[in-house]
Amino acid sequence: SCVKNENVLDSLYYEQKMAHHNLKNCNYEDVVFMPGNDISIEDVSDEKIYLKPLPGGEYLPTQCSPLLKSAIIVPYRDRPKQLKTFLNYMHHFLQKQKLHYRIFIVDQKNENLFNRAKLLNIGAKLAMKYGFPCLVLHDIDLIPLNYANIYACSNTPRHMSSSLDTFRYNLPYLTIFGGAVAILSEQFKTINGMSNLFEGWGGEDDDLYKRLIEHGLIPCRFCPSISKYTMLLHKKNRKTSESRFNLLKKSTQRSKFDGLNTLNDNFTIEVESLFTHIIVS
Ligand code: NGS
Repeated sequence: SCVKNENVLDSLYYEQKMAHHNLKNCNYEDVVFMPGNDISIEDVSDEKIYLKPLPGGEYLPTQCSPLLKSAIIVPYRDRPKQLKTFLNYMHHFLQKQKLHYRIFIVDQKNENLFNRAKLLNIGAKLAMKYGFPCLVLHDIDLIPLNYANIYACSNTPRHMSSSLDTFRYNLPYLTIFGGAVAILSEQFKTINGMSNLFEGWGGEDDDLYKRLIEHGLIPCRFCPSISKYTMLLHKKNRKTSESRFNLLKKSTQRSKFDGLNTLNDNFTIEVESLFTHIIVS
């Protein structure tokens, strides 16, 4: 189901907290209905046009009291150039949206096959411990191009990156739920997070989709003009997950016993100036 442009604000989950230090609550209408809402990566990627966040890449607007609070969680391994572009761009973008946010980079520092979902579980668990009610699970190579694509949770999980240039702005299949998605922490807990078993490329996002459906959490999308993204290009040296199709056959049987409750998370945290670096060994 898609959320119409005029209902974007209604579909969001606001943490109904009272305003801190006597500020007025932030108004998000001007973000969503801002004329000329499209931006291009060239506009922001080379310059630092954002305010310095708190250590660990956390930011709170100072002019108003934010009602939306999100952890941006990014699975990562060895793409320093993309990391730099992503951070410069996203701090600008998220500050424009007047959010309280923090960026977590979950870095797999071992030679094993890349385990995207497990990294996301580790980041999500920490973000929840830090009190974030909303999780944005985000690939490092995706850049949102419309300010109205609010980086906060809707009442139901949302597939955010549904209009991607490398897919010629079409969905490759209807149930795709990868790239960038937003999900309430409570909902992520309900589904026991993601599977820890998908090693190598592919399938873990389809497994997540199945978990949502199993729990009656029907995902939504904003309309394509809002959900526009560009993908940062890089050489693909994908090692696919050979077991992914077999794992997907048993998604629902597995979900209770494979996820947040079976995560053996061995990591250290380094507080960088623009992000929280979670190093997974
Ligand atoms: C599907 C994968 C998904 C992946 C999607 C898009 O085939 O994990 O392609 O990939 N599912 C399986 O392999 C079972 S993309 O074109 O973005 O690289 O997200």
